[in-house]
Amino acid sequence: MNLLTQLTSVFRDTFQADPLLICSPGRVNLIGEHTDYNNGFVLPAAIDKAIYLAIGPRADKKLHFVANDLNQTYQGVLSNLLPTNTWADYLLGVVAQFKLAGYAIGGFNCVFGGTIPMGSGLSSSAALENAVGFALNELFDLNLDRIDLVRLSQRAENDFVGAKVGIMDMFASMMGKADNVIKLDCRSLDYTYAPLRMDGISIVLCDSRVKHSLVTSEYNTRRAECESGVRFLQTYYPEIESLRDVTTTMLDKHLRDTDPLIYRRCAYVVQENERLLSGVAALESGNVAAFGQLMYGSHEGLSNWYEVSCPELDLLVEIARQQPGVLGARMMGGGFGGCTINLVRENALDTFSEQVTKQYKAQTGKETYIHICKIQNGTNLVGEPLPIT
Ligand code: GAF
Repeated sequence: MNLLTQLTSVFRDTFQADPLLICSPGRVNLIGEHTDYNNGFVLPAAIDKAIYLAIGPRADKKLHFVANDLNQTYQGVLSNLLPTNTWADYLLGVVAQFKLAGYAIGGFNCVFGGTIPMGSGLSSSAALENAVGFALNELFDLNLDRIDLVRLSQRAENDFVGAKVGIMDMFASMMGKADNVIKLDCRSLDYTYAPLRMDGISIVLCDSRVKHSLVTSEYNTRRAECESGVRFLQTYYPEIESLRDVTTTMLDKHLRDTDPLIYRRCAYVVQENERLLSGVAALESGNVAAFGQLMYGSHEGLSNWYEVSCPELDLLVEIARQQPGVLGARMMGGGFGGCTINLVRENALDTFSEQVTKQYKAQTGKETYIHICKIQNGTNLVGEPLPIT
């Protein structure tokens, strides 16, 4: 039984009604890491790994959720939304934000599951938040636009779940367009779609299958380090608001010798923004090889200057770099585990998979999981519920 059919069937059996079905994808980011919360640019896209949600309204004010993959349930009421420190917070957080914003919503039932491997850094939480927001908008005829929904998802994650993430993940999942990357200005939220012109080249993810416990605390520390760099520089340049407004010259003049650690963090972000802009130009002119070199530069900065990589991710990039037909590779997302993103020539894919799998296992004892990505549309309704087979 395929996943949608299964979710529909669980929904019908549990709630004796037909659900609305939502598909909400995970994301990749080609370049521009840890730039979103510094008001910089990112270059993400929605992928063919998604959260699927079957949902329907209730006549009362109750909430009944089923996490199908985990075989767990949550039951509560709209009037009492408190964090549970479980998966339910991704749904409750969105509900809480809708209520806080004054949108009239009632109780609802939902069943969800997905194909995004958990802890792989492909944004399953943003995908789930978007799925819930999208569904509430439909169920209760709220007429919100997609950007409103993106902001509600981010606030759910920041204020209810307690992760101070930027806007990239929910934006990519909600706004994705098949075969296009999104060039997003995280300050203004201006965005453009750029068709992926990479004939004969695939986007390949290699999952390290590790998630180090540092991930949330170090993420918040990096944010704080960037903010402290900005505060220091504001004493010289009162007009700057974020690292987006800072140049390498400004950093070298005032920060390099004053605080070398903060300098390294800020320099990485400033350079990553520049890499992104050069990368967009390279892709526009069809120079994928130049883009690939920028990806290696991004990884080096993330590993040595921003210090958010880990031995497993460094190893995956190193192995990839030695394979024929690989144009670029780097760690992706917040870091400390999850996936690397690689650009690999189609005629080299088999050797790439074989070698990465073999060498990673030999050096770490761990299995990697390799996925060749397709770039898909963002969060949306899935046609009619499928017949139960
Ligand atoms: C995580 C966060 F959720 C994003 O907002 C972004 O900061 C990313 O790490 C790093 O680029 O995915």
